[in-house]
Amino acid sequence: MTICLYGSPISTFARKVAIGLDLKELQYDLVDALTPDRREELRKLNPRLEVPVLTDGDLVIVNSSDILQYLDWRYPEQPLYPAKIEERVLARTFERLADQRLDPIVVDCSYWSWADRDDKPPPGLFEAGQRDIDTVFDRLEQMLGARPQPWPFQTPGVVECAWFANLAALRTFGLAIDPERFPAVMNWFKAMRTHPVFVADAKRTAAFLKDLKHLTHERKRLFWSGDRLEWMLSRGFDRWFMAEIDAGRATFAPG
Ligand SMILES: N[C@@H](CCC(=O)N[C@@H](CS)C(=O)NCC(=O)O)C(=O)O
Repeated sequence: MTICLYGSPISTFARKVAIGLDLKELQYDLVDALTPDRREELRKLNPRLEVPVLTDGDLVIVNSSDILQYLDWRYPEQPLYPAKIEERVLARTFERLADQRLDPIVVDCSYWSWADRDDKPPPGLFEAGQRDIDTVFDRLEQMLGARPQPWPFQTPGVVECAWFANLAALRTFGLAIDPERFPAVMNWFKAMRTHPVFVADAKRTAAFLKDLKHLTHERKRLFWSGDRLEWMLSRGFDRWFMAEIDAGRATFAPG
């Protein structure tokens, strides 16, 4: 059976799944499904027009956490989740912290790096982003400090899949990790940066983003959903966001 990942190098959640497939050493085809020519194909697989989507023969699996879970059910070799149930519950907590708290901040702040816009970010956006990221890292530092080092669950798995893309993107997008305040986070991130699977992901992404002009991806009308929207609205940038809608620069999932 052929596995195909409908992803995109510009999607943190698609990179999360690609890293999972690579850690499990599974063979798969990789399709960039966020280009205009793939839009109708993607719509058939996921009416929300979001990546990642994984197809495995006739099966279609949507949503990064569901996909990683599926991969362990279907291909139990080189598991991404820990064996003990208590550990799995904790690994999911680490995963959610990345998916729901870190990702929205990094992605919302990234729009002034890669999107096609010539305005400045709303005043205070990056300060709010860095402050909230530091709160996330306070929690992560504490969680990592109580676990084996450098891999909190002995080997890289779902937790590293969830954290790597956003940790690696921070600096490029004008955000930072304070190494003195968060030594366990830094130590863990360093271990990822020397692991071949994560090195390969970083290389793929860097090569892709080298020349933004060649991209056919939508870079004017930005796609908003879930936690990314919540972070923007809840941090006082609601008026900025309404102006984005009025200017036709915001788009939402159709289905
Ligand atoms: N909860 C979903 C979130 C997926 C998601 O937000 N995907 C974004 C890219 S990271 C997307 O496809 N956006 C559509 C677009 O940018 O056109 C998951 O974990 O897979």
